[in-house]
Amino acid sequence: MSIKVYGFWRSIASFRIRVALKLKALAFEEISIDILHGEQFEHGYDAINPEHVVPTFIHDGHTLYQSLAIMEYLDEIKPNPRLLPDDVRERAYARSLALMTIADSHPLIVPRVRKHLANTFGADAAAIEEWGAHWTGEGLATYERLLARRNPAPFALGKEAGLADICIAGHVVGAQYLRIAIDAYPLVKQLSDRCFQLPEFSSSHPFKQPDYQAAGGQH
Ligand SMILES: N[C@@H](CCC(=O)N[C@@H](CS)C(=O)NCC(=O)O)C(=O)O
Repeated sequence: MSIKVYGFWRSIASFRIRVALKLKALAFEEISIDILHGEQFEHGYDAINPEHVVPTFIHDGHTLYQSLAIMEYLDEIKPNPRLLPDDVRERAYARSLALMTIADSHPLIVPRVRKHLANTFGADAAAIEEWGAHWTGEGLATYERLLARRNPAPFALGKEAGLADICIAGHVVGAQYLRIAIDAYPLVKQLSDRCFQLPEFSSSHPFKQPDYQAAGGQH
């Protein structure tokens, strides 16, 4: 089986795929596309991903996009360990938690949105930082309220880390970029600390990636 991922160290969606592949113990090659310097529009990447985003996932020549679809695909081709619960309601709840960042918060802070805020609306660096902190904070607050209703035991849906945990941990990485005080969200912090104690999460962290090191460790 051959798995290739076009990703980038800073990409939270690429982080999700990295963790999912490692939890599944599936070997993969990651090819770096520097989305901060416009490589998503160059070097033939246009032919690989017409949306000009990472990640792109290629399994035995078959191309997939969108981290949620990719994680669900991985669960189907290699069902154990499960990323999504067996129970139908639990499975839908795991997707609900995942989509709060994948669909609602994260899309608001990606490079193309930041660029549009600057180029079309004249937002300066401080305004863009405030925009990112606002939407990331909204996501953190939502997760904190949800984890208070249903305490992690010890992970979001039970004993093993799965889809929801990957997405919440990725959201916390986004908060780290913006230096948001995570202590204000204690349940989210505890859950993410628990995740990053696992090697599959810690070795997937953006700051551990070779392209981050090669870029001189700046974020
Ligand atoms: N919803 C997509 C996210 C895709 C996306 O926006 N990726 C970002 C990096 S996390 C990107 O490549 N952005 C390039 C840009 O905004 O120009 C997923 O979950 O895979």
